[in-house]
Amino acid sequence: MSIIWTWSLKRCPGPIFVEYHFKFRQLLRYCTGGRYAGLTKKMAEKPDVLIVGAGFAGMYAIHRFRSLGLSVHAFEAGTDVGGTWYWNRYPGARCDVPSLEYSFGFSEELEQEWIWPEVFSAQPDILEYANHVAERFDLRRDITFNTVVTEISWQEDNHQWRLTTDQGDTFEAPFCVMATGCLSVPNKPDLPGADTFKGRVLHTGLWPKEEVDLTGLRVGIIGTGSSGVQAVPELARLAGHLTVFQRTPVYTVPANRKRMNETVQNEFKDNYRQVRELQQNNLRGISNFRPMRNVEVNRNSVAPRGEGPMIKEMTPEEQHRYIKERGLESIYSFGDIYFDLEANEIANELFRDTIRTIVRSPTVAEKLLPKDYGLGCKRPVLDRDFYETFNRDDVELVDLRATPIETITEQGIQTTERHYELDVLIYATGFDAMTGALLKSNISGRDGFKLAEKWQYGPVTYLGLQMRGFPNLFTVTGPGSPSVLCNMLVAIEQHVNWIGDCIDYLRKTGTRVIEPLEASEERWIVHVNEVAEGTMYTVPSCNSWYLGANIEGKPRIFMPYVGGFPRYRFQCEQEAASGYEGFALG
Ligand code: N01
Repeated sequence: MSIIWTWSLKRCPGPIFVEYHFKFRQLLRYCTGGRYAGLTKKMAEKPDVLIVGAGFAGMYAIHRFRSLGLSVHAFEAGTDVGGTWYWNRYPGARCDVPSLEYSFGFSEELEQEWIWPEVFSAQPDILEYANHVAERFDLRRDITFNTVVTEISWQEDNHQWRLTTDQGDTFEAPFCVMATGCLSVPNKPDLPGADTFKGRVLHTGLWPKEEVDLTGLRVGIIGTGSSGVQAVPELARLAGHLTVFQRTPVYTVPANRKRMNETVQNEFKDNYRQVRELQQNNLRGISNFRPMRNVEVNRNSVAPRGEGPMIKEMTPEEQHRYIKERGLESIYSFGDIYFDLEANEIANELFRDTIRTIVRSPTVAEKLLPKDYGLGCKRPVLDRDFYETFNRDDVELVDLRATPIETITEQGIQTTERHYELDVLIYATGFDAMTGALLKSNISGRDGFKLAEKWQYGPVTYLGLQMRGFPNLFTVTGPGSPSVLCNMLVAIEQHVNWIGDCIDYLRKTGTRVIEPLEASEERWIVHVNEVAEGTMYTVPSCNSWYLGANIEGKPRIFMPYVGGFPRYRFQCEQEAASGYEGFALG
């Protein structure tokens, strides 16, 4: 392993002094002239693999690749690990996958020692877990924080990827792994007058680390997706007055709020190998493991998604009773609502009927009811008192379909109907999902071919792992893989393991480069589209971020692989077993 130094001279017009600092075991560079005088960079090594991002994907990649004897280095824009859970600190942020399932399975010690306080974890608990993983496996020593990768380019002459950072430094390695996350580039709509607002502006996906005091303030929030729905009840409790600006009503169902039952947690721990096996063979990477010890059997427990009765075979009375006995969340369990539009609409109406019984004002209730798209088109949203919050006197709902925003003003928001005075404006307007972070990294492959050009009509990948023309570049949970439709930690582990094994194979066989064959990419894209067709995800009435529909000008393509995790995993395993037949090796 060699130690290399590269830097951008344009950032330092004077001489550069380099010294080794024994106390910190770091090589320090000092720029002696111009604006950048002072310390500019610490020591770097030339690793085998460069990793972009230190969320769960980047963190596991560091650990896994190290265990294969590879040297690694990761770059992270934040000041610490955690990715999504580092940035999304808004009040109410939580995971919608059970804690015991949303955890790493690669270390039995980690599984046994960690204690989850709640059935569905809150953001601070998941971030604490990420910090624990970073410490336990000593990950931070291979991460440069506070650093944004601004350009990534393939160097054909020496078969290396070159990364340039916003610090003006460049690094090279034969392999590059994009662990940049699926929901990491916040979408902030370009509303007229947005810059004129004199109050505080926040985005749920970039929430500050320090506490935000909203006491007595007039708060406005734009957006009612998963983030908005989770934030609204908490903001209502914290603020003086809350105005919710809603463009599209959402289908949201109550989240499980239980504290963790110790017996259940222990039973999971005793059966974690079985739990992991079940995850590997479940469409969404969820084991649905049901503990049996000392737990009261609930006859009305909620069946997994799509595994309950057919709604069309039930009378209206039976449908209502089903929801009443099991809770609104059981609406997702009906077996026929995902492929049959008629069944879907019956469930939609059942949902609406239920909400009408929760929200006291019939006018507000009608505004909150989705009517032009169906259940199952978007990712299910889980809430804690979302609808009940609109029964509060200090919470107001603005229907932006009826009265759109005209402009943001110095004091608030002007709609076509009236002006809303605000002290704080919160954007809960989502993300440029799945492709946003990859395109933002400004990647160019062989012959300077830009990823943005390759993807101008939508993402083209093989297995969501690699792109032709971009040798030795891998994406973790990239478009075309189950990614966001799967338990992310299960998807991440499978991808990182596959990439690690692939790099290991290349080293052992003396192969320098790998990239997909054109035919493999074409076959995979056709397949990804075929399996999405005929589902509620792609019906014309559906406009979701899965389709890129939330970003103006983004091609409308269903990006994740909906064929299920086991089927996908089988394809990946077949590739490896065949000696990477679907790839060109050189
Ligand atoms: O983003 P979204 P999100 N004017 O895109 C509105 C994960 N997640 O951050 O639908 C007015 O779903 C937009 O309206 P419309 C999870 O995978 C998980 O909430 O475009 N409104 C919509 O209401 C989730 O699916 C959790 O008409 C505008 C909202 O902003 C994903 O992240 C928690 C607008 C955006 O909703 C994204 O969720 C949080 C405009 N110009 C997030 N532009 C868990 O529970 C956008 N909107 C684990």
